[in-house]
Amino acid sequence: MPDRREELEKAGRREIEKLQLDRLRSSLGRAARSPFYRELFASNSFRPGDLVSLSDLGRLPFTVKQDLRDSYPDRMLACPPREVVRMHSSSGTTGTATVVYHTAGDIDRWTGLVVRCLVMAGATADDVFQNMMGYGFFTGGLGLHYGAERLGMMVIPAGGGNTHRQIELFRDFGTTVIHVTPSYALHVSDVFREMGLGPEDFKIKKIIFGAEPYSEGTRSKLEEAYRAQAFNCYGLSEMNGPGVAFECRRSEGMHVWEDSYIVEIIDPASGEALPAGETGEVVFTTLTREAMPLIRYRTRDLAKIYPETACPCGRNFTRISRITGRSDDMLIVKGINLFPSQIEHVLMKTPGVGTNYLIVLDRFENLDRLTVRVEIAPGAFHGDAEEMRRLQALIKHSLREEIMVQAEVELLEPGALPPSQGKAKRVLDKRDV
Ligand code: DLL
Repeated sequence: MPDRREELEKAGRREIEKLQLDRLRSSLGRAARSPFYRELFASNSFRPGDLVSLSDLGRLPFTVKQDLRDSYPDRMLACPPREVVRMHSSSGTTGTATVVYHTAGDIDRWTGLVVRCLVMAGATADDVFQNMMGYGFFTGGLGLHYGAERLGMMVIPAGGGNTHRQIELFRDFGTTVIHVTPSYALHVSDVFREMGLGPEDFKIKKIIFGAEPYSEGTRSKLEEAYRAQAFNCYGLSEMNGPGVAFECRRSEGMHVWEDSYIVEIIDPASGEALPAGETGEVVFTTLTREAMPLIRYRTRDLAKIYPETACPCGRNFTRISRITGRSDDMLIVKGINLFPSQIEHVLMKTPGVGTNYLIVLDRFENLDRLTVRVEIAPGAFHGDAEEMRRLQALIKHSLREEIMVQAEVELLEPGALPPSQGKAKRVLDKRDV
């Protein structure tokens, strides 16, 4: 199997799967060095040497977020502590913190994957890269940073927030590529418009979006606002961070770097494997991680695999769709399952709607009530209340068609909702309080 990036990217399916099997064997062997997997393998009477084909992986149980929490701080560590060079941690907003460890080799390989993503987007050493994601424990900052440096771009480690400064940096240093969450990108575009600026004042050509779900409508809105091509970048701290899957220039799904991860799609309720084309929960197994291999890790993210593996871009790495939501952020309103992304889809394709919104759930007379609070676009109000009532009615109608639930719609002035500076909080569920 070739090692060089260009050759690897052209690898055929047989080559990719052969490499996966070899790497899976060693990855399972390494995992068995951690107390967590040693016990898990023993309780399933599984020895890494028993693995004959890739499908044997299905004999092993899933690893879930709770396992990481229960293993805090180091029961999943699979190498001597002195070999660890970095840790990332999730803050634990939904429970105990989780930790992910990396050896120098892990960081080196992760950086290599990020380079591949950036090359796939057409970035080169001539680009100026403004990294508008938070640095620190969050992997969006450091993850892209090192890949961009290795590619030779000039990196501006701006981090999140400080919007006026971000816009100044665009202009002063001729930023050509930005890395930003979609929700923050929307806010930044509102601010530069308020400042009387537009895409013609910047040199931004490519935007790398990730870290949160967003709709096709948001993407079009942002591509227009920045007059730049958007690339979807997917990842999670447990799998390193950004750079697990990334869009090629055809914008038809994200290629998963299958020399480093095995991807499965399962039915979130039964855990059974789903065929290509069906939406389910994404499950990953790491193939090259030394400090902390993870086997069949349930991400809770929902997506589907594209049945067609050969992409016109020349790569044969499996493509997954955009993440349509999380199996755990699914909302059940009046018994109907829906995802915030469906609401966003309706809002972002409606002319006159601004960039920020909040979904509020509460109970009224013992019934679920769904209220969508949404800002109108700057300049959309011309002093005509009737026009606003029509916009409100249009949103209500479109929402009903999309989600089959009656929603209240509140129109707000631009800037009325708190802006996102990183991952946006889009749902306020007051029903359990
Ligand atoms: O968000 C890693 C990342 C940083 C990815 C920057 C891309 C760009 P976590 O903080 O561990 O890691 O959060 C991971 O964020 O399970 C998804 O639910 C969501 N997510 C990440 N990328 C996307 C995306 C980083 N492109 C969680 N589309 C994941 C939709 C995404 N959701």
